Amino acid sequence: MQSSLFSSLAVLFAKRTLAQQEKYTVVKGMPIVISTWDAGLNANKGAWEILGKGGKALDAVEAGVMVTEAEQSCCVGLGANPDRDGFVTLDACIMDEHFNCGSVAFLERIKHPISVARRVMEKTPHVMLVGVGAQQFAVAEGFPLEKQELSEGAKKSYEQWLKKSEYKPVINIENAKEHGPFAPMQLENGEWNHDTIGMVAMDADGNLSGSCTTSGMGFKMRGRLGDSPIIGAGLFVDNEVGAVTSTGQGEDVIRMCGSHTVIEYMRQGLSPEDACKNAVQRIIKIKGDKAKDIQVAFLALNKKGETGAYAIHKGFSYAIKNNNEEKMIASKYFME
Ligand code: SD4
Repeated sequence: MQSSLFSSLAVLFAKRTLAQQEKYTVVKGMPIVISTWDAGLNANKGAWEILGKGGKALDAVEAGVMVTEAEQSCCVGLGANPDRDGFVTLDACIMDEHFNCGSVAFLERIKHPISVARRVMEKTPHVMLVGVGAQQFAVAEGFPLEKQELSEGAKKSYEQWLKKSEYKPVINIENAKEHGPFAPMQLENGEWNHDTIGMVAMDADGNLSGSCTTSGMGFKMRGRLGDSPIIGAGLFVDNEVGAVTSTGQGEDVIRMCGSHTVIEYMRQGLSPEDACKNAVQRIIKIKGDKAKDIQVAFLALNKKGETGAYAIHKGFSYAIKNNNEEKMIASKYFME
């Protein structure tokens, strides 16, 4: 009885695998990487060091966003904007082609949260570590504990912010030259203009992986997490279908499982752009009038190597790199 059950299951799986192979063509030898905002251009170069040599997508998406984590920016890494109590807290996650995933959140004083997330994935039985525990794990793994201090740029913007202490996220702050009265100004050396970064890639073997790393919303409440470290919200990879990441107001991505939702639309046959558009429309339906005050954007790559994005507001852009091109693409959007 039991053995006949097992053999029927085996037949079922064999049929399913065949059907999947037909549906999801594996594209080999055409590596591609895409990532959010202007900082994606540099990050993609980091990823390409690996992808261009036939390396794995997982290694590429880690190396790629490490470039951004090491740069001075408003929104990624230890130089970024603090929370409202004046501390920089970092969120990151990573996912590979086998549904392996790792995440850290509310992590302080560690320069490369994405690499800690990868260690969580590879060396622990867990998916997510937060706060002091995540930091403890990072230190035990040999990551240096950096000084608890704000970068010059973040110090200035925090002092400016304290004058009014209003939590008022600025739409498209990631690419803005001027960040408005409640948000940081660009650094004098011009290196301010970077962003929260989500990256998804396909390697020469046709396998997908993704990464996402951020300091989250500037001047957020202490302990606040956004979508970026949450698998299924800020990032999701299904190697049969595609890889998706998101940026913008994390709370509104979390409440509709954003990146996972985009994957499911692609599974139903939608193009990456249409899948992102459907997910954005769902947020707009949920938020109603309030959608005009928030920015959310999704960025997707499917198993054929096709890419697409969609945002609530104008102003989101993404960087692409493959064998033929390296450029920024302006995302389609719902409203000006
Ligand atoms: C968050 N989604 O913490 C992040 C912020 C972001 O570009 O993506 N900014 O909610």
